[in-house]
Amino acid sequence: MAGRRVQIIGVPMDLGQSQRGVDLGPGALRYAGLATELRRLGHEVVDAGNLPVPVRDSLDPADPGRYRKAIRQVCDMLYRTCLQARKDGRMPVVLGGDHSLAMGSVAGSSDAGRVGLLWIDAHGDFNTPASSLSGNVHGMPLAALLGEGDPELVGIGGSRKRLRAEDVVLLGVRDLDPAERERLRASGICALTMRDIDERGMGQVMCEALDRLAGYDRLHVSLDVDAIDPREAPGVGTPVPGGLSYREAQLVMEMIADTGRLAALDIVEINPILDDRNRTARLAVSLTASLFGKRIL
Ligand code: NNH
Ligand code: MN
Ligand code: MN
Ligand code: MN
Repeated sequence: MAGRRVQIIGVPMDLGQSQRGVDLGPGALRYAGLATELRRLGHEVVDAGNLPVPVRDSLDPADPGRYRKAIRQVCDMLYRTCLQARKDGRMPVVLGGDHSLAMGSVAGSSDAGRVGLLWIDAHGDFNTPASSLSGNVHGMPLAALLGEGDPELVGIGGSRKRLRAEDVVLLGVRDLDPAERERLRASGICALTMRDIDERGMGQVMCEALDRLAGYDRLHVSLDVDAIDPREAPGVGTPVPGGLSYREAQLVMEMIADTGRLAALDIVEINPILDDRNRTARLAVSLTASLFGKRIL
């Protein structure tokens, strides 16, 4: 997949969750050499800088809507930015920020026609305000993209339902809230959990994931870095033990790269304040290199 044109879009948004610091993710990924690495692989990279995101401290901390209005505005802006990138012939690579931004980026991908979504995450992000225990919007974006939950979030980028259950594969799941779990089971979404990976191995599980998405010319990869085991990726706000190993995560990326159908990427939930000398961002850059065609041999 040499010679892609890529547009980096930073979204320093920490409004969707409680742990502070995830707004520093775009800088951490840039300092870890994301653009340099992509250029080394032969891609043309434009960095569009960061979207203007309200600083959390400038908003009302008692907001009963949990910053939903502001998140909506940022996601609408990201949606338009991703559309424009594609018009310019560029693949959006969106640097978070928390995972609520995917409501904008995936909406942008789905506007250009059918898209298969691979959601790599320890969590389901399939809560609605009614099912969520925390109220945090970063636990809700996948539900919103399927048309469920707060109308403010469902309506991002226009009011139509973005995705169907069959367009989505979840990978790396190991932590669901009780009501979220029931919702996910009822949804018909293909969720490949850590147990599936333990039992059948990552190579086999990725074959299954890509089989499910075989009918899509374009794949949107939404990488929540907390999918990876916290021993490898400590710089995340909601670490969950028992995640993807370094090699399992690389294999995921290598196998997606082999399809040649990558259309957009989100890299979200890196929290540099909790990290160990930017190690998590460096891992994310290395995974991105594999996704963009870096091969061992
Ligand atoms: N399920 C929890 C919630 O909704 C945690 C979500 N945290 C994430 N999601 N990092 O990817 O609050
Ligand atoms: Mn997530
Ligand atoms: Mn997560
Ligand atoms: Mn919860």
